[in-house]
Amino acid sequence: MNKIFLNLGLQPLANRLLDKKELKKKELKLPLKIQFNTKSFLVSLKNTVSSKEMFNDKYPYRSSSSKTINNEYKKLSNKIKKTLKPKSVLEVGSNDGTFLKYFDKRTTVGIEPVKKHAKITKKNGFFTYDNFWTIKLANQIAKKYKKFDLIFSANTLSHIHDLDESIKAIKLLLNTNGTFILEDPSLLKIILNNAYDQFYDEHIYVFSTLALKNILIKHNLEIYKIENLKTHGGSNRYYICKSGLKKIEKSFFNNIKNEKKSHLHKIIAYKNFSIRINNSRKNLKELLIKLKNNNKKIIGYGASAKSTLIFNYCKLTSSEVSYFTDSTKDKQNKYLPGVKIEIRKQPMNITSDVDYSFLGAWNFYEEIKIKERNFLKNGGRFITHVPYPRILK
Ligand code: DWN
Repeated sequence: MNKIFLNLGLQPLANRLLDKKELKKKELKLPLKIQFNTKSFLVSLKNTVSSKEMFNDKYPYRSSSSKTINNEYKKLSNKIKKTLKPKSVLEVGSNDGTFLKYFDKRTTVGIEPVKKHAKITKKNGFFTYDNFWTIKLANQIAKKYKKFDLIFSANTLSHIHDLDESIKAIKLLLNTNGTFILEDPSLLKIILNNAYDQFYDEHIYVFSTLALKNILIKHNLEIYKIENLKTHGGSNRYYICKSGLKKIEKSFFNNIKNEKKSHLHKIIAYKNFSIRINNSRKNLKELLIKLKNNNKKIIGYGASAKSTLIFNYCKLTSSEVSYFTDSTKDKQNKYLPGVKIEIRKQPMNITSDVDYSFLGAWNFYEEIKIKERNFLKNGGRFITHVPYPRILK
């Protein structure tokens, strides 16, 4: 049974940035309610929009847009080559090739429905299918290639409506001894960090180990190892194989234990989260309004999908945050959906007229604070809402 525990209001598509000429047009919006399934423990969106609405050539997110992610994938690819030694690799959701590029072009295949992103990996010599991930596509690939030793998918399966079909399609192309690596935001971290901004149209599912285990069992697959990552504010990297193939490592049991300790298998954990999120909204709004009343200039740093969610949920506008800056070319000179705040090109450094910078990309704070050390040295300060709204010292 699905129980709704959080209502994030009417939300625009988080990455459907607006051109100047679209500012007066009506935007597509969906009532964003988050639900918990009391049987499978799966957390998902109550309402969704079609994949085509979300992932088309207007989709601006590039996985290569931060040093942190680039470094992480470089490290991971080296580790995979040493330990799993795959002879063939398939990536579901290859974006602009940030992970793919470390593997052999002759034996690596990408899947990326955003055509302009797929074009990049194609240009770099990787065979890329610019289609959505379905059984039909997997069958088509099976005719051309043998099965794959490694299937990798980061921040993608959570974005696809039919989870069972996605997993069936993965299984169809996975070698008997193959490994499927799945990476997605950790529900436990989201709950502990009050990071409600991970719930938006694209994140149809937010996985816990508890839920994923229940889903995979139906497909005769199991998790044998988990790495807890810092990326995207806390993600899990699940190593998955056909059931009974490998010894289940301690990390799996530890994750289950930690999730149960935080009651992720009970509705009460989610109800309490919802109360904290309501307070978080109130406190963030109060903090920004107070600073504004003291004539402080506040901007947003990183026009992430998460920023769209926060600003629409908290009803924050350019009265509080003058504009956003972002390093992604496709986001510049556009406007944040719903609240219509301008997104400017990110200058080398935050300009000296800015007093506070709201961290839209709070998950990259370690990287950002090094880049913006002069801003901090000159008295500028960052603001975040995780785990609670505050000015960072
Ligand atoms: O799952 C998803 C994740 C992986 O990426 C997608 N649904 C969409 C996207 O979510 P997001 O937009 O919240 O992701 P990021 O990576 O947290 O976005 C950070 C934004 O900040 C990017 O637009 C790049 C920008 N940025 C910047 O302007 N200056 C980032 C850094 C590190 C910087 O120095």
